[in-house]
Amino acid sequence: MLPGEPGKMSLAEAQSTDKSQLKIQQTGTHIGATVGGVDLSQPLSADQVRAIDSAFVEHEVIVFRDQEMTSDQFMQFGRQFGELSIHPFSPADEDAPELIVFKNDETNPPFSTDCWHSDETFRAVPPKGTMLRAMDVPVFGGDTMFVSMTSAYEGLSDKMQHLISGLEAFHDFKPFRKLFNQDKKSIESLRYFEDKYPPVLHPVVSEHPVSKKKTIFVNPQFTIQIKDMEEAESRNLLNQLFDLAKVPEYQYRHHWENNTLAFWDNRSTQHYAIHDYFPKRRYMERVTLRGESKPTAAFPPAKPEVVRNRKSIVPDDAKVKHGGHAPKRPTD
Ligand SMILES: O=C(O)CCC(=O)C(=O)O
Ligand SMILES: [Fe+2]
Repeated sequence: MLPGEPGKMSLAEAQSTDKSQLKIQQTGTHIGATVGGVDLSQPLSADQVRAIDSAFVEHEVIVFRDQEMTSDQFMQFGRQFGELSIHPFSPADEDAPELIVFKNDETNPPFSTDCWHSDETFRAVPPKGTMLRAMDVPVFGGDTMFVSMTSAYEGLSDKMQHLISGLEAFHDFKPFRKLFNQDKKSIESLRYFEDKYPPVLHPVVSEHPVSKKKTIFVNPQFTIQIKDMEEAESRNLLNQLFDLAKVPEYQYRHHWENNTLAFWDNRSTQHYAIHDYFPKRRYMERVTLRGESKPTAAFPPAKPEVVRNRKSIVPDDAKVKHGGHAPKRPTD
């Protein structure tokens, strides 16, 4: 029986039967809640897992304070919500590849996370969620910004929602390309990753698998092009959608203290790590929950001719032979 079903259980009754004892306090109008009344270093009851999972979907990022635990306990906590995945590029613990370790200080400036993004959308099935915990953080500086892309979608006019419905966009691991040098071994290694993670198409507006809410699923870190649009049109539209992450009304700014743990829904949010603390020390650990399904399109994909439908006197690219241009290998 579900709360809200007519004539069955009221929400108040459902809450009174909730045995999880969690204290959930919403911290933002559109995104964010703190969760207390639970010790994450210990195995959780089924009620606690359910309550945390539903708070995670509803509030999109949930924060637990004063959670002292070992790295192993952190991974155990994560595994209660799904399978942990291994990041192909991020620094990881030597014995536990699922555990990402960010050790930033004067010898190791932070890399690439000071950009709005959802994690690993270059994968065909991006992660469901991410858990990050503060090990040793500065008193000020090093906050993380989160934004609800569900609210961003809901804030669009009907016309704009209509314009982006049915569009699809390519995502690529582009920020990590700078990790590869120009020597033969690095080029071979880059080829390996290009084969393993070719650009993938995701819907621009996806439907959240649990909440069923529509959410904008493009981000400036990984999204490179809208399918079937001219480069300039795609660039302008993407920039407009990327800018929505900067709207304060849709955001939550998170301040870390040692032993704070944040758990965000990677399907409906973006985040930005503020790189304002260098050369101070900021040590963090992260685990990532493997995605369970490809992002679902909120609208059926539009036909290429519907997206293109150019009015120019020059025939569109699909109908011309490119004036004899053809890709050539540099050695030809
Ligand atoms: O360091 C942070 O605050 C966030 C880093 C990040 O982007 C991530 O862990 O996915
Ligand atoms: Fe991230």
